[in-house]
Amino acid sequence: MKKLLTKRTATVVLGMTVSMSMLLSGCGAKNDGGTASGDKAAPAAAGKKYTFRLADTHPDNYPTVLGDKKFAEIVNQKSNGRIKIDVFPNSQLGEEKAVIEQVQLGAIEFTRVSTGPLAEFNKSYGVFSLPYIFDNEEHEWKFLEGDKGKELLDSLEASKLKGLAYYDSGARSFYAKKPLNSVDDLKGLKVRVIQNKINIELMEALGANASPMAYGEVFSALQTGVIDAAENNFPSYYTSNHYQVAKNIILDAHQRVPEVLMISKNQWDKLSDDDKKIIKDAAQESVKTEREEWTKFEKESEAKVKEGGATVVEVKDSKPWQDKVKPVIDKYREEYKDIFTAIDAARK
Ligand code: GTR
Repeated sequence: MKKLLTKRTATVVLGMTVSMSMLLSGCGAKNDGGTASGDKAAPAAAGKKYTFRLADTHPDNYPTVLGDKKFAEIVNQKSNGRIKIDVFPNSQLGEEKAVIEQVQLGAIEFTRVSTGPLAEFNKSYGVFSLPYIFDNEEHEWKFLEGDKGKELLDSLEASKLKGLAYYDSGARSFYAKKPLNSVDDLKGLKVRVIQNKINIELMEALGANASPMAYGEVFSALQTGVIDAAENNFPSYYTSNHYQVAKNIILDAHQRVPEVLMISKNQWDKLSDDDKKIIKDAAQESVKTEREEWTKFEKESEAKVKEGGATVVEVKDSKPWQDKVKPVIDKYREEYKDIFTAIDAARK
């Protein structure tokens, strides 16, 4: 375990050094020359050559990283090898919040991040941190693929980002060092949350204390007892090894927080229309791979954490959980009125 931590820390430091030097030299995308682009009729092979970077916090075999790689592969095919996207997994280019800032600047061109940290960059994205707004996966995806979901992707432009596609991330549940059998067991616990305002309010409603921190810091914070609990989906609970230091998970499924694949608006604006189409289409096509891998890995990681000694408690009745967090939803009902209307419509 120690080894894993050291490796992760090392890759983060290395990634930060790489990003810093890229920033200092003012070089984001490598433009490898080639013929001029921008001619709408030009075949894909005739545009500029690029080498881009895509940052992801998860390890190599994780569903989102497999989606990223599929995306890179399709872009490469469609552009006849002209556009190369190198995927950097494992937070090699930094933790999510820092990566989003780099993408805003154009120092990193692409990233796949959770919509959780995006809430601090674009207010509308806070809606995904509200609890129990989607009934299940089908409901969530009907909304994401509908007009409002697409509009939300486009709204990232105001934050110097360009949303390309959503990826699946299942549902998040709480896990702690001590046994969790009901919503009342969260009272007084220090719980790590993704850094955003709504998550903090959510913990207050549950009688817990929010500890916002970067994903890469959670393992040691749990191990050393700086925090008592955290929350995530099965794949993250497993691959981050949190299940080894917080062995009790209760499947309350309080949030469904989708992932987003995006490009720096700065870089997007420099692309020819043909290249924009290649990138947008490839991102959409890669969703199928990510979702298939997600379905498989969600089951696999549940089995792995159980094998590894985690106790998994089912929630038979969500009502006490939903009642407790209702004030948080009520507070934001007006602000997210349009989005809620679309979420309700997607239920039918
Ligand atoms: C995961 C998500 C990551 C990261 C992480 C976290 O589910 O895929 O991108 O946001 O949660 O809790 O920080």
